[in-house]
Amino acid sequence: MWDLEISKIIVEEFTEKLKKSLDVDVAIVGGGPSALAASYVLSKNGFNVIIFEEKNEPGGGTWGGGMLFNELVVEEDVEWFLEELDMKYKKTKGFISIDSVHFASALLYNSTKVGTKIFNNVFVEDVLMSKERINGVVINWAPVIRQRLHVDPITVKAKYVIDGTGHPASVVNMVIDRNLSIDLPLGKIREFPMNAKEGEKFVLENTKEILPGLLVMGMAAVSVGGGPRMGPIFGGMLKSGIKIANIIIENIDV
Ligand code: 48F
Repeated sequence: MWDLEISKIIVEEFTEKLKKSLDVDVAIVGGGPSALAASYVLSKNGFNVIIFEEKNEPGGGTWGGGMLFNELVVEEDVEWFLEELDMKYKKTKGFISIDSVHFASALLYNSTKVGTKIFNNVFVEDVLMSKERINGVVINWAPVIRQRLHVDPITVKAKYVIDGTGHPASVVNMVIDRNLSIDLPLGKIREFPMNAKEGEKFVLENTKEILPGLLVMGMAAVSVGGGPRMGPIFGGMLKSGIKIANIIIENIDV
């Protein structure tokens, strides 16, 4: 009976995938452009990488371009990365313009093709931590959280956790909310007004490990560092993801 076989395949294959994802090298929270760039580089280098994305569609702020004009802009110095991912784009006025749906799909396709496992509809609600370091995340189904169901989460162990949650820097905020006496090198998490040029520089400078085992990238790094937002220019997000991947590659063996 086809119907039963289909159900069995889905349940068995998903269970297998989840089991392999309970103890990983890198857990990325949020599936935006920085996460997809980081996961692509890490997976390509042999790391076991998972992304948890609370929405049905990973891709974060990429799909809608600027104000739903589904075109976005990157700087020319990331052309090599677009080429590596086999994207189609146009050079114009000293920038590169790309169809945002194509950009999002190419990032998703290439990241998953090299081995990243993306769990969509999964919300990261907490971190696992020992005295010394952050060593995993606590997850639940996003609809469970949205419906406020009283259902306990499960845990995932990771050598590194990356906050790729964008503007809210949710993971860093979870650590702060725990109110533990850990020494976070932070002020108040906030963003300053739009300034594309400064923002693109700032995101890269603030992409780093902020606690042992916890790294920030993308807009989360801007919020944590306290810098300007930059709107629909995405080169900095790609570079931030690539930078964080290289920090991890230099630090651990797989
Ligand atoms: O915001 P987002 O696209 O992250 P990013 O990589 O890129 C920022 C740009 O899109 C844009 C910009 C660039 O010029 O200004 O804003 O920094 O994607 C973040 C993703 O994280 C998910 C959220 O749904 C979004 O898709 N997310 C946030 N909190 C959680 C989460 C959570 N606790 N658990 C799972 N997913």
